[in-house]
Amino acid sequence: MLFPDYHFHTDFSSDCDEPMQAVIASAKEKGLSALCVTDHYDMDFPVRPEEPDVDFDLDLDSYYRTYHALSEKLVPEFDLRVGVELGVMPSTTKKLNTFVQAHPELDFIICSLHVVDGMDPYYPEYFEGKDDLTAYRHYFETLLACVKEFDNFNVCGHLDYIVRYGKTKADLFDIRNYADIFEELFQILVARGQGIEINTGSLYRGLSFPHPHTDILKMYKDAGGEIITVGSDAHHAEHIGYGFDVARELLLSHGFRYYTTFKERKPEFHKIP
Ligand code: HSO
Ligand code: ZN
Ligand code: ZN
Ligand code: ZN
Repeated sequence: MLFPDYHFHTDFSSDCDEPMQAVIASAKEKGLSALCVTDHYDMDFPVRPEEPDVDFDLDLDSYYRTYHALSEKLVPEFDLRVGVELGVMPSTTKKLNTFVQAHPELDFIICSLHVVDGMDPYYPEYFEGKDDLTAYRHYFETLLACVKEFDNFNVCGHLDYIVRYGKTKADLFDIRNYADIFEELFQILVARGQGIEINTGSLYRGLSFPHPHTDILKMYKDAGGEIITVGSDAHHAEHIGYGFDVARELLLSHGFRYYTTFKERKPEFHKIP
């Protein structure tokens, strides 16, 4: 199943080395004909001395130039759009609202939480001195607090990013420990016309399900959630479109009949084939 891939990275992200062209070539090889590039931009990311180049800054001018040059060559056979994966923190919500308003040329905005208490859970320090239940709950609470302040986005990215890196991953995951948070979060998203993504990046990172955990996906559907994009979160060209057949099965089994793409921040709904 070839959904348009609405979450992937290129060498404009500081944790990715793939030129945009190489990713498009890989997508074409796989038979995809629509993509939205979503490179990282994490304002004020806490740069670590061990990795001074990993700052998740984004050179927007150059990003647009590369995107435009490529997309013009690809039409009409291939529909390439431009978005961004914005990393949010409680301290940057205001700046992010302003940033998004100032950049109407972006078709699609993902809001992702990558940093909690100044630490990216990608690094094991975040989990030091706490059990996974405490660490996960604190992550979800922080996401909810951010979403209350930052409202200028289309979907929340990889809702349970934290589970990717936990010591026990999803082995002990029990939705009852977090249901109050997701209930409030989904009420907000549905009321605002925002959505979530199904992110298959977890499948090549050792989890058995795409983000979010299927119990979270069910809660979103039960809350009346209808806006859902599909993305691989690829940081390597070969992962474009990865696991989309799994995503399709999950969406259908949870009662979703449509997936979403975005143009100029407006949702477009497509029947899941
Ligand atoms: N934010 C990345 C994980 C990462 N953090 C890599 C630092 N380096 C997930 O796309
Ligand atoms: Zn990344
Ligand atoms: Zn992310
Ligand atoms: Zn990403």
